[in-house]
Amino acid sequence: TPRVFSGIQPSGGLTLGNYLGAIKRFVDMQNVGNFQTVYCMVDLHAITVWQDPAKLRHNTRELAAGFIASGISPEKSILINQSAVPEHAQLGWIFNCVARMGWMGRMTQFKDKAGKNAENVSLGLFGYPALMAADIMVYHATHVPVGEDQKQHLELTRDIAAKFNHDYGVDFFPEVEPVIEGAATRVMSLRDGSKKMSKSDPSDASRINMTDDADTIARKIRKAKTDPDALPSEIEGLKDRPEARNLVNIYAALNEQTVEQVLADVGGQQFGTFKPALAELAVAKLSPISSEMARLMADPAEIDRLLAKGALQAREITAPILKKTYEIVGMVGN
Ligand code: AQP
Repeated sequence: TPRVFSGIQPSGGLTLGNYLGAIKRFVDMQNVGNFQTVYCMVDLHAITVWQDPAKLRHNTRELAAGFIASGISPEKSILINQSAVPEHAQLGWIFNCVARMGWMGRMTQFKDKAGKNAENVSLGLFGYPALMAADIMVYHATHVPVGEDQKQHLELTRDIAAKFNHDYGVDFFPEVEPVIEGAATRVMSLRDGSKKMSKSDPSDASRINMTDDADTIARKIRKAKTDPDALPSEIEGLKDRPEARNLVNIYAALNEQTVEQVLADVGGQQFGTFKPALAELAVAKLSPISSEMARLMADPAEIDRLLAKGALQAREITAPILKKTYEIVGMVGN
């Protein structure tokens, strides 16, 4: 069975971008039934920028609750926290020795996050995509559902796997495919249609958090930046209207429709009509998830128990792959 792997950083609360671009797709791939699915809270990635330990613990459990409340079943999928499966970091080290500095320096996410301060960011932030490659390859996963922003990191994953195979003369690590599908592969900020919706944006009004209550969701959508024109009935009419396009994409993804289908229904409407309909839809889809998250968070010990069980299942896959990697590289005594 082909294997799917993907992860999300517990670096803050979940956003609608993470939900539509990633988690909802994870659930779909779990439920089609032709994959073994492994989903991960990537805490080792989160600490590439400073995380308060108490918040990291809280965010990791809350993310696990978000996965489960969204439909990831610990019976159907392997659900883990990255640090609990040590083979991720162990293969990560080997991949640090395979990846080239020049490759890493070209990663646009690194350039964005480091900004002008590249001398002062952690070494981990620079090396993070090599650990991400290891996260995937330590399962020999071939399919990775992600948002648009991760495409470059997946190309790097292919390069690292191919260089390992080439350097050691083996055909050991498989080629990986990014799975970037659906109407919301890049959900934009509600305040600025040229910026990605992000957990770490200083403006809370820029994003919908999965834990926002109904009034907050409605208010953020009402205040979302838009242009004064009515909605078009054809997709071409969204060209050069990033904010309008973003709201329509969100509607389509939440309602499991294509953008064309949505426009056929709402074309001609003003935002004064469309925004309340979008808010109602968002509340209807998200509030069952947030109340289930709150229920799960009332029993953190149960979440920890599920993660410990997931780690045991995961290590049945990762331990033999790491052992074989060590043999290929020439390490003894393992
Ligand atoms: N705005 C988005 N639209 C669609 N997909 C998105 N993803 C993130 N933002 C959007 C997808 O969510 C998955 C997990 O992302 P991550 O937590 O590893 O980190 P990120 O991409 O850096 O997300 P954030 O929210 O922007 O976090 P911070 O602010 O901490 O950097 C990935 O599949 C990503 O594509």
